[in-house]
Amino acid sequence: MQLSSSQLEKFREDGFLVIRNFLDDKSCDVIREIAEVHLKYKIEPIETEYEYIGIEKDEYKQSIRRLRQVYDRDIVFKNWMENREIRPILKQILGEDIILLTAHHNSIMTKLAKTSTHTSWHRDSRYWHFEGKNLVSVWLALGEESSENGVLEFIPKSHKMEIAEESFDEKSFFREDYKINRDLIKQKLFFTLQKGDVVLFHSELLHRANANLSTQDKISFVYTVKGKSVKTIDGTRSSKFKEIELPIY
Ligand SMILES: O=C(O)CCC(=O)C(=O)O
Repeated sequence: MQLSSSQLEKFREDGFLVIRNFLDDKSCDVIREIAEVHLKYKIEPIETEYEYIGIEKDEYKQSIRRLRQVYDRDIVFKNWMENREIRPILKQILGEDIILLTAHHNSIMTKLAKTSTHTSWHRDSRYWHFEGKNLVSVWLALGEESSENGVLEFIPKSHKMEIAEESFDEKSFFREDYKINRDLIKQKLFFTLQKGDVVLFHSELLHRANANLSTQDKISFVYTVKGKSVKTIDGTRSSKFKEIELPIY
């Protein structure tokens, strides 16, 4: 599968692109069923809401925000991350050979019903260590994702903006108490997703998500690829996990 020139242009302009109905329902259901077992038994490595938000509440200590390191958990997860149909698209977007990362994302990302927290505006690159910015994340919806249950929201074009350091707080979240930031935030876009939809988004793109206020868990899959020319900085967290080249066949 390939992107049309207008889709490619849209990604380059906005820093994200929604591809509808990419993965069939059955494949999504199989991924979700396995994820639900890992969530039910809290199979490590996991990140809880408490670890993310730091608020001492029992419900946050019990609630899983994400299953980490999913590539090595189950062949079904690995197969999605190595899916061959998406590779030509990733190559178009990156403009070079594709390297799959397992250091970042590589997660089943959840917003569990009633016990999740919102995600503040940030760039993923804030805690990554690479020489170069040609990195893109692949988000797969395993069910409906809407504003009510915490769909991703983006500030279009922010991947290309030079943003002053003081616009970010001490945890590198984009401050919402700055007028200049608030003006940018007004431009935010989000799209309701259905099972099987894929969203590609640039590592420099500002994004956030609401808590899940619905009665159903939201479960998604996210992994990240980089262009082959992007160097991982030795001795950092980004260099501690394997990288896998994804050739085009
Ligand atoms: O669902 C969320 O909380 C947002 C996840 C996120 O920001 C990310 O994957 O980079």
